[in-house]
Amino acid sequence: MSTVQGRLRIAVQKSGRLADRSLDLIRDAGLKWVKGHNDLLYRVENYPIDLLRVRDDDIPTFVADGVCDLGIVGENVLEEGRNGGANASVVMPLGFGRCTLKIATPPTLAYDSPASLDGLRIATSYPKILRRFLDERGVKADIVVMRGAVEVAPRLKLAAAICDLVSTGATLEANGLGAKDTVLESQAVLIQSPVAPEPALQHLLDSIIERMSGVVSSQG
Ligand code: PRT
Ligand code: ZN
Repeated sequence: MSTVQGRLRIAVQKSGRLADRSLDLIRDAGLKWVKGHNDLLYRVENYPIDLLRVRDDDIPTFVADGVCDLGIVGENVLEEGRNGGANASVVMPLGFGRCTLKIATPPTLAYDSPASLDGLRIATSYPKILRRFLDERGVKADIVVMRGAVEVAPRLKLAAAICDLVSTGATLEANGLGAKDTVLESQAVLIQSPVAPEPALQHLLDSIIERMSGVVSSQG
């Protein structure tokens, strides 16, 4: 049973690329709240629901552990956060926050396929996803984990290539890097906890998911 008594919790990114669209979706699904003093928690007025506003990286764990019943997060973050334990399940893709995790290389590196990375160092914020991609292709490469500014790694000779999220491609271009193979296509997804809410809240949970689904399909 959920650790929170009497109210459902939805985890959303506090600030960043997914924050506004996540709240728009929840509002369009019929939930109303006023921004109070509490920056971490928005209390929904017309249902027993709270919105927990956190770093996106924390959302998969909160939902997997049942601290939150639902969450909105990028597939890239969900995949990277997967572990051996109980995981959050994807209810549906939401159609925003689209980006692609790509291998990108400087022009000085001859790249034909992932095999070209054999024996090289690759910088990324997504070591688990990248490792799986390389392993599936039998490529042996070193992975250097960088939490940000991955695109500068080749210039600083920290790595021969990078694996980073791309949306417009402007960041790669500004750093003289070319996009190569796709490692993961990503968008924001609604995720649900493997931990059931208390029975009195199950119907509300189902109906919130149904309404969000209606909003998403009406947006085509
Ligand atoms: O503070 P918090 O941890 O919550 O936020 P964050 O800084 O980790 O994430 P944030 O807000 O930057 O992104 C949240 C989610 O948005 C990501 O996990 C992705 O699912 C999605 N998303 C969509 C993106 C991008 N597009 C994107 N372009 N996340 C990051 N980028 C970065 C990319 O890493 C690169 O630095 O933007 C740059 C490339 O953009 P272009 O347009 O130049 O190609
Ligand atoms: Zn983050």
